[in-house]
Amino acid sequence: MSKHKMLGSEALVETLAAEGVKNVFGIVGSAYMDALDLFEAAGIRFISVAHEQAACHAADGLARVTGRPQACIAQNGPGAANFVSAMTAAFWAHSPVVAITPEAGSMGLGTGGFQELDQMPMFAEQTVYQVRVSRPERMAELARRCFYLAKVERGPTQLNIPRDHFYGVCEDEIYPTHDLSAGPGPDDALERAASLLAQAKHPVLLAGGGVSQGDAVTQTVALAEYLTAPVANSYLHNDSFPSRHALAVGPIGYCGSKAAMRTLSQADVVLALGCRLGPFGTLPQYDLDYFPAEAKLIQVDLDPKVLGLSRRVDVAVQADAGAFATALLARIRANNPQRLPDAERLGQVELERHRWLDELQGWHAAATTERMHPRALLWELSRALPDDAIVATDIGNNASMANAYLRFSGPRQHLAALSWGNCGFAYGAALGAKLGRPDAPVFAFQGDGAWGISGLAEVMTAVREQIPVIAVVANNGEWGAEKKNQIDYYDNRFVGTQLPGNPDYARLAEDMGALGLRVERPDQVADAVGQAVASGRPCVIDAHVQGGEAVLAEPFRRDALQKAQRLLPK
Ligand SMILES: Cc1ncc(C[n+]2csc(CCOP(=O)(O)OP(=O)(O)O)c2C)c(N)n1
Ligand SMILES: [Mg+2]
Repeated sequence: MSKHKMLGSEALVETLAAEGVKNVFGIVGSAYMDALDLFEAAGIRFISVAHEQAACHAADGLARVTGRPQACIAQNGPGAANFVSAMTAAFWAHSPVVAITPEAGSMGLGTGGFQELDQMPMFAEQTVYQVRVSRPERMAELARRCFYLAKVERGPTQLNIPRDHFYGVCEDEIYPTHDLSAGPGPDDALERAASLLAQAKHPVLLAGGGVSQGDAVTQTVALAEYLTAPVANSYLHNDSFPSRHALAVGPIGYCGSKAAMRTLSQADVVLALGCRLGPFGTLPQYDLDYFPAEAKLIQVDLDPKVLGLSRRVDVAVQADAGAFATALLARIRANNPQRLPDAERLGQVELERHRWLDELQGWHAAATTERMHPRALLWELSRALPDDAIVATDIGNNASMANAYLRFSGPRQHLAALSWGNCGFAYGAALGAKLGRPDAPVFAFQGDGAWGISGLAEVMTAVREQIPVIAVVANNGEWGAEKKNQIDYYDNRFVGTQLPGNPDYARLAEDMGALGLRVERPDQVADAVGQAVASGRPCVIDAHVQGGEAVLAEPFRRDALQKAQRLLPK
């Protein structure tokens, strides 16, 4: 396309189309109505949500399942402000979300007009790039820049547009951004990593989000098999290695797999692949201080800023996880082409896997609770989920317990709130994921509290926009994760943690035009999941589970809480 006269609105929408954007999430607002009016002609679907938080989570979910940058848009001021938390979730997930935030007109900026606030500072810390379109002539250029940097810097960007610039005329050319790919890292780092791993007696791979987001699972499997190295998933990335593989030991981190933690604790060399070794995700869990202090640590990540950030590492490599794994395997193989699978090691892994599964099953099998044990729900759910299911998980006690149960066969199937840890992540993310993968069953797993923050109201979105996601609400009548803190640290003084009088979510769902199912016993779970998937409709499974001390998992922030101490008489 050569240069043409066009409006700012046209420059923006043509750039979105050139970047392959097919869906934009948001709530309508006058500030960008001129651009919105062009969406349909450009082949872009506008997905109208109930709250902008869900729009931003949906763009994030869509970006995570497609690996492509995605966009959300909001009215200036309060609309844009509603993106803030969801943008931060995308930031910690390295998810390329482009938030388009129209703002007050350029002639009125700073005069205290309607819906006016400098809305760039509120995104300053959780974007990899932000820009104010200073003139309509720069609309296409700066929009393109936002897409390019979201891709190459792997994170959210903000395109902030004074609303009058949508109407300005410019002469410009539209063209798409380049896709870049990173290499395997420098030779000397590969050589040091190869020699450490070749000599290791108990090598362990820790597969992070970079393996899933970098589509590097196949390469990681090949490397693990050649080394007979067990593979753990990093915290909340249960999709970074196929769970059925004989070398899979499951996820480390809060409420994760003891098999993974025990195995990792015995490693002499750890390869953290596509992994930032986040401090929360590597804390001691259960009673296991499992991260091996003496092991040699090789860390590989695309982002050089995270290398060696939380731990001292022996080899730090800025590289693409898949390219690194392939080049590393070639080196190890060249040095030792006859290496055989280590049957003894495989046997140990098998033993650990069984030991852990038995323990896990025992936790609910032996329990007698009035309502369904949440772990029985999770046990059944994980067995009923189709192999290609995508699951968005929230934050809460039930959502965290799910870490021990959710198993995936391939990458881009587990979408989690990760270390931003915001309640209300899952449903919005699932909406976006379903648009990217209409062929796959998409689930959102949330507690009843989080469901109230962002979930329930978005069922209206799912129905209106015909996006058949399946919500599973762990309905325990409490903000369980926080209640657990009051049980353990505040002598059962419950303040703000009870959720009495929850409505009938299944009936409510039906009223909203979705399929509503209620599950009260473990033997109903598989049926409900089957029915939900077969219906092809948005569905809410209201799962009534036990709450309280009898079932809640250990506190989230055992690392940071203290027993209540009072110095004053009242
Ligand atoms: C937006 C937000 N607000 C508050 C919190 C603090 N918080 C962490 S877990 C939790 C309880 C979640 O309750 P629920 O969704 O019902 O799940 P449950 O723990 O009962 O399984 C809360 C309030 C948070 N993480 N995010
Ligand atoms: Mg709850």
